[in-house]
Amino acid sequence: MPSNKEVGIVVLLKLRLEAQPGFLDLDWHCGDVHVRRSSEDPEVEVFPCHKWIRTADGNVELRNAKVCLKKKETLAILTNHRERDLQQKQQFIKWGTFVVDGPHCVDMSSVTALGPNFSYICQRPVNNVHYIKSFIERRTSWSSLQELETFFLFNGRENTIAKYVQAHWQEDAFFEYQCLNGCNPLCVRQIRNLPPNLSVTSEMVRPFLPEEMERGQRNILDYEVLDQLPANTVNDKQTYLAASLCLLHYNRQGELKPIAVQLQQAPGPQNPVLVALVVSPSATFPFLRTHLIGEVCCTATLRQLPEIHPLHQLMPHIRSTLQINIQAFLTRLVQYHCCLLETQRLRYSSMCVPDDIRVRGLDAIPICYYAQDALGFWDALHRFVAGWIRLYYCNDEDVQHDCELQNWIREIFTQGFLGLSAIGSFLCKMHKLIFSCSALHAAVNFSQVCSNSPAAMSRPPSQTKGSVSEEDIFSFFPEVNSSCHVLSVLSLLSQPAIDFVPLCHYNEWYFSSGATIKLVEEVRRELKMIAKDIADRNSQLELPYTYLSPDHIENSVTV
Ligand SMILES: *[C@@H]1O[C@H](CO)[C@@H](O)[C@H](O)[C@H]1NC(C)=O
Ligand SMILES: *[C@@H]1O[C@H](CO)[C@@H](O)[C@H](O)[C@H]1NC(C)=O
Ligand SMILES: *[C@@H]1O[C@H](CO)[C@@H](O)[C@H](O)[C@H]1NC(C)=O
Ligand SMILES: CC(=O)N[C@H]1CO[C@H](CO)[C@@H](O)[C@@H]1O
Repeated sequence: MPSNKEVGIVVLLKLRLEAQPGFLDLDWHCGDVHVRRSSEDPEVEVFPCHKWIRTADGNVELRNAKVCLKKKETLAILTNHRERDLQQKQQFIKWGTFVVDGPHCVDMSSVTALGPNFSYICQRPVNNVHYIKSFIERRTSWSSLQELETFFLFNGRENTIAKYVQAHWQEDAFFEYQCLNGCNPLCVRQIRNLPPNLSVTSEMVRPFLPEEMERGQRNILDYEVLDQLPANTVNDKQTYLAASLCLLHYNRQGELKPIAVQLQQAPGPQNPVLVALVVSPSATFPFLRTHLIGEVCCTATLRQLPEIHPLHQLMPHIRSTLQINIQAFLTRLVQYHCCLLETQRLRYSSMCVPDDIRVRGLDAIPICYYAQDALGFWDALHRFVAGWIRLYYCNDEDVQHDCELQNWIREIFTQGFLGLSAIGSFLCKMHKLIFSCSALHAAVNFSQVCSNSPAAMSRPPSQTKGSVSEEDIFSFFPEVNSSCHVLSVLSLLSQPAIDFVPLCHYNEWYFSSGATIKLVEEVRRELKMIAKDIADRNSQLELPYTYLSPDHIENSVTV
């Protein structure tokens, strides 16, 4: 839109959508606004927007893309704009409580409430809709394995991992793979002694594990987090969870073998131990503490860091996290009750991926690809985040005096960790800031992984040992339409990032200074190398482990 008047320096720009007679009053999506001194001038000044604008909004003010801390603002009107940006967001995005004493979550009951500015469109291959429709409307149990297989033919056949699971789910080796690399790599840890509440004695397991038992590494898969949880009702029926314990042995052949399974935590006659069996899929729970911390971090960021703040720009994908969490919550995949127990155990340090992996002894297990890949990924991200922070903060004083940052951290600790960790010590030091940001960044980042087991059972776990028929097994499964429902949500959660098209997608204009570009290029190079190493390793594997490979995620990681 050419103008003949000299406009001087442009710092804020007002946009207005006006309804015109004869035209529909539609909302418009505005990307970036480019301003040039003259049509010949190659220099553009960019005013990012990436929002939906309505006629009812009146003037919408946009500022330039110069990322900076509040105290570095040179003009009062920009400081002012910054404050108004936050006030608006704080009115819209509020903290809510789902469970007394649990970490707080965003107070939003539906994805529609998020509105178009905070939603993204997910483009994904559509499954065979007509075929699935007949299943979605069915409210009975699955009648046979064959039926499940037919369903799968129409629903998962392009997915190589799903195909592999279908062929191998009954094998010990696959169970082992899933414990270490599946949806819930956070539940396995190394142990020295047999846990007191698992009624297994060395005598019981000796026939299956000759003298080796004493030497090899023992691990436990512990779903204590599910114990005493009120399970949901689905289709008006109560569902059940099994807080099982599984003893695993890491033998000299480098295999992690299940030795004994106890379906509930408290030992007793009604809680038999199944020894050296072929384990069928347990009712695992796709709970990830990263989802919750991701949401806390995301909500705090939207409320306390204006878009122009360097740390907001470090986590631009934060908006899709919110949407994913609300969706997951609505479908009750993420049971917020879990947070109760988890927060009690959630230590700030356990968010540090390398420490967590070492404490649980996973780094010593070569087939734990989750551990290998997460460590590599963490290192690269940590260096990137550290470099990023050093660009904007020179010393501890800068950290202490950034009130936006202080409010942000305070909110994360009071709302997320419920003040369990001492806040004071996190607020003042640069290296602590780098650590916090790396951890939160990784938490947001690792928050999208998926599961292939039922989310809950439709009968209480068995209290006796004995043979089970196929029909018995199906009576534990969710009904046909709830399975389909869960499947569709899981497929949404596990979409590769490439399939997200965040409407307000991260904008390279914010990253246009020389130093930031250099950092971004550096971490990209590093991630590319990691991806190559992972690809080389995967080419040797029967079931490639790709979840944490950076080339799967490149598009949406900040880089
Ligand atoms: C989207 O953001 C713009 C700019 O802040 C605002 O004017 C508009 O009202 C928002 N749209 C909705 C639907 O909230
Ligand atoms: C059972 O033992 C495991 C392993 O020691 C422990 O983590 C878990 O908290 C125990 N569960 C209960 C209910 O005591
Ligand atoms: C399953 O179908 C029944 C009846 O058609 C419906 O009431 C219920 O909400 C459905 N459940 C899910 C999870 O879609
Ligand atoms: C949002 C974000 O979290 N970025 C990526 C980080 O890694 C995950 C998991 O592997 C990707 O799926 C994310 O898109």
